[in-house]
Amino acid sequence: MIGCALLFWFRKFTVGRDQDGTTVGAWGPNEVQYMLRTIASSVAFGLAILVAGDSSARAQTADQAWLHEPSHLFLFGKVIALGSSPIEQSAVQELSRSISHPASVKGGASLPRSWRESTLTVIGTTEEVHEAYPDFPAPSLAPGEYWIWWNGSAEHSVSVIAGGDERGALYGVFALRRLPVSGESFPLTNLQNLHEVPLREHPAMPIRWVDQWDNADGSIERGYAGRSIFFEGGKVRGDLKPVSEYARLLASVGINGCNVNNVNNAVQFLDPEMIRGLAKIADAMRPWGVRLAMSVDVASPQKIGGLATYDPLDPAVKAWWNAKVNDIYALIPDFAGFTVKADSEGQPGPASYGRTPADAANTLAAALAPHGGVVLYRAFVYNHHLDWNDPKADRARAAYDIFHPLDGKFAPNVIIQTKEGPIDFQVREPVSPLFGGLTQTSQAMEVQITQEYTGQQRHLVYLAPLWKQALDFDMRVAGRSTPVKEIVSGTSFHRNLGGMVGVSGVGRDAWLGSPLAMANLYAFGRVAWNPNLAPEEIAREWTRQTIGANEEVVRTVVKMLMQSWPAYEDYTGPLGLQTLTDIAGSHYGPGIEGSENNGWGQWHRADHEGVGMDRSVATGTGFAGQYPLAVAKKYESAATTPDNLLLFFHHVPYTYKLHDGKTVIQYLYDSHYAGAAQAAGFVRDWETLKGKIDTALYDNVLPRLEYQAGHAIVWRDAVVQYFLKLSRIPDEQGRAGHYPGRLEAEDARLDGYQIVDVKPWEDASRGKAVSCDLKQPMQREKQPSCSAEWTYEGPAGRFDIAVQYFDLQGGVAKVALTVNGQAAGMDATWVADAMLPTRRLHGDNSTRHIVEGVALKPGDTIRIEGTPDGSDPAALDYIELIPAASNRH
Ligand code: GCW
Repeated sequence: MIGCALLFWFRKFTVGRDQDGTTVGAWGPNEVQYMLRTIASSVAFGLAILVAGDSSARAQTADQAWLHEPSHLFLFGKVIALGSSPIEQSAVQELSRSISHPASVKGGASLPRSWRESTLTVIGTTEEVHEAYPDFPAPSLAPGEYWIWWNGSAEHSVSVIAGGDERGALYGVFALRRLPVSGESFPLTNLQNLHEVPLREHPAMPIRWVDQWDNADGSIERGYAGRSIFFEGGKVRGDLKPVSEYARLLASVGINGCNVNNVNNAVQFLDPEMIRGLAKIADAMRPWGVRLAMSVDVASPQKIGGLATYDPLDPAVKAWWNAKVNDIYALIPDFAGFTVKADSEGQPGPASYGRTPADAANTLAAALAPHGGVVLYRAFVYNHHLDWNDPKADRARAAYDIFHPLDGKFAPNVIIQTKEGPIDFQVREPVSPLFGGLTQTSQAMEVQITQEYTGQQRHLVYLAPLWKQALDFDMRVAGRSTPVKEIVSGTSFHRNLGGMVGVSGVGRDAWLGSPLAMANLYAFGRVAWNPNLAPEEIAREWTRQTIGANEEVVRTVVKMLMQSWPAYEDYTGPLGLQTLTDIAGSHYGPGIEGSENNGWGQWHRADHEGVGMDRSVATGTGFAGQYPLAVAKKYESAATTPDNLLLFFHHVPYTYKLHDGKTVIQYLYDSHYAGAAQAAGFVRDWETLKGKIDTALYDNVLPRLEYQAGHAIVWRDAVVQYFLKLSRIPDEQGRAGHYPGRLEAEDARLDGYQIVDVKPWEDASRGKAVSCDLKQPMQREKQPSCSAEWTYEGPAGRFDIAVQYFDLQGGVAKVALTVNGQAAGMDATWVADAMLPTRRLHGDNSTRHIVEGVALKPGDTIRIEGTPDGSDPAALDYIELIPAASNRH
């Protein structure tokens, strides 16, 4: 929208000159034409396609994400900072990047020198602007807020980028960078000019942090993009360049804090040597206005401090924390604060001394307060040894049960950080009721950017719509409108702290590993800055800056992004079942049984008659009653619970009818087929972009989407066959349990292959696979491979042959498909070298390879030869013959 303002701004500028009818200063008609040409091509018709490139291969820079060189900022002429802070220097550097490269703009070489000389842009805080230009109407601004104003004439103009603080000025520069790509919808009424209508925006909430779950050894908990950019071998890394690039990326979307280490395994981060290292990280991020925070282990006074206790109320413990915090501030004067996970999943906590989270949080808060630091105390506290047989046990209740009674007892610099749902980053959950249960406490919403339960970056899942529905949810506290976004931003209950925290998990592999996953990092910052932005608009902004500004490209990518979360929900866990994955394992592939009969409490309680967890007050766990009245009432009854949360709140028979009359079981079948079909559609969508976007990016993303389409089928079949077996109710459309064209490996003539049971059974077709487990070296020498053979008995035709196999870590097995002894096509031999989770056969690593256009006639011998390698036994589930025409894109 601001793009139009710029266009107008420029138009006014040139129109003013036209009115003179003469050449003004060093400006001649050629320059005018040049500028108009440039503006026309870069703003009105969109920028030439800007492309991400193959970010995985090069050094790690912010440009590989969305920060490409913008091509319009030369309009700002010479850029100076009014103050001397490093943040203002970054702002100058950021704006100057493109100004110093006018040649990168088409025709830019002819940019008149005088333009630069007569045009000045000043960057500073509002106070600095007042001092330098007492006549300029710079308003007083809030922290982080920016104000962009233009003054002058063609010969002499000054643009002002003022901030409520240095960060605000920097955010103003990044807002300008977004201009040409945030095009269309600047309201007409605002189309005056920046002189009369300056650009002005402030962040909705003060806490806009990312959390990294990086370990000192360089691994990242729930990270899917390589090793840590911060740590390696127990120390802070020597090369912190990626850290400053990361901070630049974060600043560009308004993020102002980064908690660098895992909430688990935090104790060694308080070691003096480590604190010195952390100070270097803080130095690297400071110029971008990103403050460093760290996770701490509340047992540190005992574990590393030599005290006999870590009781938060013990004076020696308090003194220990005070001294430790002083040490930190001596090296990191703008240290942001601590994040705490305590009494949760094995982490020590105040409960060991009969103390409350408030006791622990306040001890830390007291140490931090004199320095301006805060405590982000996580509400993710629950008992992970729940009794599955107890119908009243419910993990979802824990946060509210523990924290609601403590409302009002937390120090002012404590913020309760609550995951957006009451369980754990599932594909769909209701909003945590705790947001409505703390009216006298500052709160932050924690979301995951790293896709732990949502496809681990191997699946395209754009998460902004998920966050947005949580933020928009009206909690109706005390019967009035209290959307969660207003609660966490502090406005509903007049808190001066609060915000959003995104668990980001970036690593050394192109930040998030997958190029399209970067939309989530971008969107997190934008949503935290302004939770009223529409996810679709954010997707459009990101796509234009990252992939290309061509309308068709933008439309296609935005469509894919917007469809991706609903599709993933459809093929993993619809109707509020949550992600039906093995919750005690990798949290990746299907594992429906794995979600039951354990202490972790992510249960769906499916039996022969029905499915879902009764969380009503009347007959269930009572969780629904934790919401304010109006919401509690809605969730209490199945009839008024939205379908997409039905099974989260209620246990219903499979034949229960949803609002549109469809039965629950039929919906389960239908949604899984629809979701998998949608995933296949993403491949076709992407294929339409061939030749329209950067080739390396195209080639990088295509196999990821093909993999996703195959894995969506693994999901579909696992969930569908599980519920078919349990409910014994057939699919009205006859798909469940019937797989036309599928030839099971266990039915083949096997040579060397052994039939094995896959666990859980639902992860393989009919629960069985064949494995070429040639353990002994002698045996391998004699027989290096195994084979499975089928005789084709259908009508002659052309088929795409999908080979469903298990690609295990620990070896690169080979697979070959032949027909009558001949290779079945160009890509009929391949290697199983994907890095999929876990080392045993199941849905995490079941994957497919499609050999296209194979001619078959009755009597042909189809043969798979699998050559195991290391601990990968070249295991095979089935092959499927898909008539080529029906599978053509
Ligand atoms: O979702 C779970 C993850 C854990 C994580 C925990 C938490 C850092 O599986 O890996 O631990 O949540 O949020 O504390």
